[in-house]
Amino acid sequence: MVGFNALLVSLVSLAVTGTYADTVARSNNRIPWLDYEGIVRAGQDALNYTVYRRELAELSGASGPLAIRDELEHRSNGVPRCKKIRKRKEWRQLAYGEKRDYIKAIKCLQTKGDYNISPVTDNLYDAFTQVHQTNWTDFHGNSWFLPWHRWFVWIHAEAMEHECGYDGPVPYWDYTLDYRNPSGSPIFSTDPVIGFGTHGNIPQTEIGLGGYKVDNGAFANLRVSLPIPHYLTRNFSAWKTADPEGKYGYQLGESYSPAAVAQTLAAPTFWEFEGAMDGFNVSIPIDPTAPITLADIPIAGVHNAPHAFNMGDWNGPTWLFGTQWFPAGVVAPNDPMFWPHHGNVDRVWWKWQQKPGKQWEFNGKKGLDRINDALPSDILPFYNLGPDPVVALTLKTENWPMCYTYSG
Ligand SMILES: [Cu+2]
Repeated sequence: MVGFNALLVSLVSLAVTGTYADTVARSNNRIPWLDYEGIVRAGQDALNYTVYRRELAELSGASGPLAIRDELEHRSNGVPRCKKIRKRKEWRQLAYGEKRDYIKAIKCLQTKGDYNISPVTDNLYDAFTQVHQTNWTDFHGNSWFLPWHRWFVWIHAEAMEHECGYDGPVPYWDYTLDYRNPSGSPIFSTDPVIGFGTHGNIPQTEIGLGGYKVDNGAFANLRVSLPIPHYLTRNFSAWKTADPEGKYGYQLGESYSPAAVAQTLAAPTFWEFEGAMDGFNVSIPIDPTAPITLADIPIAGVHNAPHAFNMGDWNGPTWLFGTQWFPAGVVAPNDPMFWPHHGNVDRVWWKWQQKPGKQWEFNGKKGLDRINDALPSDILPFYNLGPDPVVALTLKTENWPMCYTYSG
């Protein structure tokens, strides 16, 4: 058994190689409301911690003595602390004024400069879409998916606060409440102040595989810029093409029903959880006796199905299949529904992490081919949308810098 101090020294030297700090230093812009140096320090600290736990587990054949874990969790290393932990809320729990201000702040991002994030446009709204579509197969359909999108949603919330003054609760859409009639959810209200709107009535064929212009709600006639300027487009009947026999329920609702979420949460490893969330058949079926494995086709899964019931911007790559814009454009963040949807994806992961021993678990594969192992020390690419975080830093939402939690 290696001594505690020797182990600590070897782990610290392993983590603080300078590579990560160099990567962050190379970014050619600075977003003033992000603490780049603090994020580097916190990343190294989180990395030391997760690597340390793994080594300890290998040495002891267990998850490590609790006392040591607690000591590490409270180690500071000059890492900033959360001033408070914010609670994210389901859309329906927001007060009228909070919904109004949240929607206003989303639109406000179209009026703010993008710190040279995008070479194509110059506003923060588009910058998020730009970053999301850059080398997108690196962080979809593999182990980077959940940590990458967690960080992405968090940065978006920071932008809404620091650029546009929204400091209310960050909402998620709990679609298990609506799985029998998703597009009938109150979040799609046509209210011009607090509604995300429906799919509209005016056929839209500017780009992609068509759909309808969103012509009602607070985002009526919204113009978005990527891959080329067009009206925000949706089509809530597109799921029929993907699921003609209604195997996955109305608007694919059975893929994100309470039962489907419960089944997903039963995944024994991060990699299997990722496969079930992301809709990729990368794992053995969680219940081999089940007649249908919800994780076995891309339209299924807690993450994929809400994208897939709707054709249009929010759909992502499928909308652009066979058009001149595929595969460069994965423009789902064009639709503001992206944020409450991914808030819920993040929440389901958070729930899984609350299970014993799961807080720091990260494993599986990375890349389009899913061959190489994914590691807590992997650096997630954000293409100048702030400093690139190490995966380890994204694993606990209550730690600095994210400082948020969910009520359940
Ligand atoms: Cu995505």
